[in-house]
Amino acid sequence: MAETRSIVVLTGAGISRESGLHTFRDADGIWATVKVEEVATPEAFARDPVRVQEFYNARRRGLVGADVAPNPAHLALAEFEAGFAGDFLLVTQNIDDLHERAGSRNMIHMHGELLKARCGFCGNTAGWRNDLGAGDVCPACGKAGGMRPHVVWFGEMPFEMDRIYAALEECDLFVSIGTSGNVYPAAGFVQAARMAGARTVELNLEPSEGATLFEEAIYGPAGTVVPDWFAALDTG
Ligand code: BV8
Repeated sequence: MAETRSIVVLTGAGISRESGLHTFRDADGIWATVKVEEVATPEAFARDPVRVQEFYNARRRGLVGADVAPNPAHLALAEFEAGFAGDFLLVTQNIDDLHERAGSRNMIHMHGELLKARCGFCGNTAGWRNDLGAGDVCPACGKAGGMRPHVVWFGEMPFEMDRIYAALEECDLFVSIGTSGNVYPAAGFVQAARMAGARTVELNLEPSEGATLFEEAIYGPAGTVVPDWFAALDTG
């Protein structure tokens, strides 16, 4: 096995499932009770901002609740990164802060962060752990009425795409964890990694939409599969 010098890891909602956070497309997932078009698009926010703010307020309250914490999968990624001498980039589709709380360092929240709010007037983002509403004032510009969740909705451009594609072009190992491979551009990252000649691995509860694109796959709960797989990874 050639030496592994550059790793990109992509995570999705499945890695946070054992921390008590719901996924999107599982039977008990978020999209089973509410429609994307009603709460996760700019049009929905323009049409019914209170509905959209409440959708994220409820998730934010859940996330800051005492019983939600990083699970062994988050911890294993942070521990591996700390001990890995090469380049390591964690790209998460998740808007929770469990990777940070586990100690991950070099990471990108490509779909934004639930614990941040962004001002529509000045563009400033601020940490935000309470409910968000129309009356809230931007800490930077002082204007009220423009604060929204700092989250990427459908039809909006994910963050730091240039940096992500640059890392994918350089990587020799791409590991996808806990994502169904339904949402683009994230679902296309495995193709970019293959083009770069990287080894591609899927660690998921069950085969994703893109399962056939991965050279290797191990299926099972992330809290067990991820620590075991990274503990056994020989980086040469
Ligand atoms: C873009 C943040 C272009 C919000 C999210 C028509 C109109 C507009 C756009 C489109 C369109 N048609 C297609 C598109 C593109 C669209 C898209 O891909 N749609 C899909 C549905 C077809 N994408 C976009 O719109 C993206 N933007 O394309 O912009 C553009 C170009 C130029 C200029 C401007 C714009 C933006 C997409 C981001 C949307 N925001 N989230 C929020 O969180 O509320 S997406 C949402 O889905 C989450 O981020 C989530 O992370 C992401 C992906 O879902 P998963 O993480 O994979 O979760 P899922 O439930 O699906 O799967 C969980 C998996 O875990 C399962 O496989 C399960 O088996 C596994 N699992 C469960 N338990 C465990 C487990 N695994 C391990 N262990 C366990 N215990």
